[in-house]
Amino acid sequence: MSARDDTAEDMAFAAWLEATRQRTEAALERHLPPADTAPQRLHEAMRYAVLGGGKRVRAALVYAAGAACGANTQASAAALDAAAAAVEFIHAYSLVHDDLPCMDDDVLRRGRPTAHVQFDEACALLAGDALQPLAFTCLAQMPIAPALVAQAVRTLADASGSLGMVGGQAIDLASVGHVLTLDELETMHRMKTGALLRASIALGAVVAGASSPLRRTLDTYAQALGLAFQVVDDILDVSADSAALGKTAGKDSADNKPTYVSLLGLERARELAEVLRGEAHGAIGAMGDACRQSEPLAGLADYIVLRGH
Ligand code: GRG
Repeated sequence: MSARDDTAEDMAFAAWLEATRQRTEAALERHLPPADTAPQRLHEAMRYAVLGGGKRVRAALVYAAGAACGANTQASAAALDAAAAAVEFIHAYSLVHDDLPCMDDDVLRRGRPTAHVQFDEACALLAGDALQPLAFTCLAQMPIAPALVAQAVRTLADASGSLGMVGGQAIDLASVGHVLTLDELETMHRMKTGALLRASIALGAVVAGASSPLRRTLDTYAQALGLAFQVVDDILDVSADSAALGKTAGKDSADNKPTYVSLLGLERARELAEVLRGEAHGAIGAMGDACRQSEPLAGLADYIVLRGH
């Protein structure tokens, strides 16, 4: 599959992505406590961690999955906003904690000092702590059927916990300096990064009350995309500079961390990302007429993989 041409389709996707980004920023602002609410320093740190940067890919996946599954009522729009804010809150907390000296010990994130550098370690830790329950407050407020709210809460909790993102982070920390097999690397990334991306897509489907077959096919798309995201992140770690990434480039190899590039080499890692992009497109095709709007899902698969080219 070749890179997308600069066609009307690409321009429509770029406009959708930008509108979605703005919608996400507004939802995040609505769901965050104001900076002048006590305890002010904690709220300032939470807002610093969440606002002012980020591609908002996870929020975009919530909206794209919702649109694919036909979520088009006013109530489902409000629920999608809440779910989009929830996944970005979990993501922001994970970045704040990941950057702490006891973990990755990084000083640059989204082109700015990391939260513990800008505030202090205890404040950054608490800001991350507070963002986690805030995500579930958002989900609990969704104006949809209570059974769907419960499904959404379970989906995000499972993806964030010890069998998902936190478990993946634990494996990651334990694997520094060790040689991992490709299977072990994949398991780690499916948990650490893939689980939240996958949950973002599942949440859009839950809000829409999508059928089980549609959810399963969307999950095939989500799994390919989740892995592709990490493969591309590894490629960018060696091929882009810190200014372009907004975080410290080359950190994985400097920290002696196993990556797709260290295991496969750059070319084969790029080929793998392409294979996964093809799988994601295949899943969209398999949804057939059940998919009410496929362009955002297709555009996001291309956006995620082609940024590594
Ligand atoms: C500390 C519990 C805990 C978990 C941390 C996801 C994670 C687990 C750490 C992030 C470390 C990292 C840089 C992983 C690589 C993939 C990734 C999540 C990149 C950052 O996501 P983007 O590119 O970031 O979507 P933006 O800034 O655009 O939101």
